[in-house]
Amino acid sequence: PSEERESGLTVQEAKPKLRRPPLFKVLLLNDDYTPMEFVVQVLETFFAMNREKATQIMLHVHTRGRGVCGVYTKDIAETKVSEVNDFARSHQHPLMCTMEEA
Ligand code: NFA
Repeated sequence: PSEERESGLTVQEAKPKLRRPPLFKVLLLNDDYTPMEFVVQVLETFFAMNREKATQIMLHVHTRGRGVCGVYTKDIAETKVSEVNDFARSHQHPLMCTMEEA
């Protein structure tokens, strides 16, 4: 922008170019084996949803095949995907979490 000086002259300063980072959707995929209650627990634990919202998203994934859990910058999305997949595997469930650019 510009700054008005005492001299009456205006100094033109560089306008900072602010660029929004690319965003990524984190998705859950349906499968035939992961218990519904486990999926609700995942959505509450890793995506800070209340039980009502978590149940709504779980049922969407169950009926539509996939669903968005949240939208994040790349690093945060990658961390969510790893945490959810590690958690599911540690409980021997096949639940799959993936990401794609929003
Ligand atoms: N389809 C799973 C079942 O019937 C539940 C589920 C929902 C799994 C959402 C994965 C994602 N037990």
